[in-house]
Amino acid sequence: MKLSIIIPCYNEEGNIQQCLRRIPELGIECEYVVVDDGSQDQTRRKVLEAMKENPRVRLAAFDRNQGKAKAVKSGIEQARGEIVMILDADMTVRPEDIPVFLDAALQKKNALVMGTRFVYPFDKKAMRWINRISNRITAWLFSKFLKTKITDTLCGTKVLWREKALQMPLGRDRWGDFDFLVGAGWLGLEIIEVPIRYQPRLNGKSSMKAFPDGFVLFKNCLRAGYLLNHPPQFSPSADSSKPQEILKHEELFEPAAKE
Ligand SMILES: Nc1nc2c(ncn2[C@@H]2O[C@H](COP(=O)(O)OP(=O)(O)OP(=O)(O)O)[C@@H](O)[C@H]2O)c(=O)[nH]1
Ligand SMILES: [Mg+2]
Repeated sequence: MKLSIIIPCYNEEGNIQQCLRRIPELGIECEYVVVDDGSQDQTRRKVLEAMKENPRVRLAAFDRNQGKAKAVKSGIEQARGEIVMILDADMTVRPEDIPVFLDAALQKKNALVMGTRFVYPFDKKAMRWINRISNRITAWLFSKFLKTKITDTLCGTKVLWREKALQMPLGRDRWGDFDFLVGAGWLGLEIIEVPIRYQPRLNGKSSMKAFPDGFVLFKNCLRAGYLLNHPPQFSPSADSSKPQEILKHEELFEPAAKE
């Protein structure tokens, strides 16, 4: 059994190395697939440095920004584990909390395991008030759409079996969180929420702006409700966008001697 931890990154030079270092030993084979999405800072160099230290780290790199959902999709395609986890690089969900998510996914193959930030109290600095309100509204709407109570729709941390993840209709929405919920609804996956203690971002800034992203999110939320009520004849998305390179530790630093 192997776990692939997919870490989408956009301008995370101040976070990515610490994030990778903080992932605990999980007692199963593990790889970390970082998807750098045309970052304009030193993210890619930081990942290449991390690869020298840790052979578990792999890098998929887009030269031009594709959006988080497409980055996650390509990470899932590149993953070699039976179970995949999406982890934000900003450590707002602590990498130390990964084992709880993994345990839940190991017990149920037919489930989407998601973090929820709204069970435990958290530092007000961790989330703007406008985001708190919109998170409450989208959670309420999705609970209606899915006919099951969920308390959070936008927590980045998710775990599921790769065979299910490959069927998620990722890329309709820039961020992908709603796409996972639509896919879970279509596939009849149980949604298991894991309460986490949400942390303020350590370095860098969120790529999400209250305006106009809030409006786009709201529109996407309503579209997700429509899609959940109108499931297609299901077939995995045929989008063929692929990262331009995926570099393995061995290829970069221990090239095979050629005659
Ligand atoms: N690959 C890729 N990753 C992205 C992109 N936008 C954001 N991310 C990553 O997705 C994770 C979450 O992004 P944030 O910018 O923190 O946004 P958020 O967590 O949705 O919103 P906040 O609640 O405001 O933090 C981080 O690891 C980002 O680096 C993107 O366009 N491409
Ligand atoms: Mg964040």
